[in-house]
Amino acid sequence: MKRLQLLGFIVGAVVWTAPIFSRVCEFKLSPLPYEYDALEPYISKDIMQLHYESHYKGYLSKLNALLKETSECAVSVEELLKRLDTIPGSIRTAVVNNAGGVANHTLFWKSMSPTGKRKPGGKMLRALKDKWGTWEKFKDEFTRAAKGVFGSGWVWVCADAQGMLSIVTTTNQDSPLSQGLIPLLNLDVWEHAYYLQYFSKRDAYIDAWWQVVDWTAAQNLYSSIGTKQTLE
Ligand code: MN3
Repeated sequence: MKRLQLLGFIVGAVVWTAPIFSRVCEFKLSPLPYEYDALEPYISKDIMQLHYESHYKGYLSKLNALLKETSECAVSVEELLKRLDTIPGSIRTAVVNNAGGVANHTLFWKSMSPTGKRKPGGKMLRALKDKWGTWEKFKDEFTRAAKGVFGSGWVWVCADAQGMLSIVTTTNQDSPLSQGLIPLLNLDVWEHAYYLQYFSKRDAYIDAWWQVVDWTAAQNLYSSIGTKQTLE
């Protein structure tokens, strides 16, 4: 075999096999990037432990059981949520709930930290100001949306493929990925996220959450819009 032919063969083999090898049929836990008590006094150790150990791990083990049952594999949990129409109808709702539960919490852990960037800067801050006028107006709008979610759900800052920002609310574990949006930052307003500490006072939890928000991951995701990384 000539060298050029050999090279063609190797490249062809890599291109052909790459999608198979990069698909995963059992997903792993994303570690919590800080200790359970790191967000105190704003979010208690008990809440973080219960949220991570029970709720988040529960979604992951149910998702993995579903994938095993149906031999469904994916490049990422996020990729599953982007192509729900290809998931068998018999398990689609369970995938929405459990893949959503995994992806939503994975972003939520990164949307907070004990010593994070409490306000974005650079390109992202400019985009927020373009859309909402001022940082304070954005914050008010996001807070109002979070307080207004009826029942269990989430509030998000998302971008579209052009980088246009929006505040989005979803119910249950639905993900904006399934609407073609790019999630950048989120806040969990399910009762399990605050009840142990704040009881029925969701407003107090949301106000406290602003003390532990971290925009680092959101800014990184925003910077990668339009690059290959977001084009899965
Ligand atoms: Mn939760």
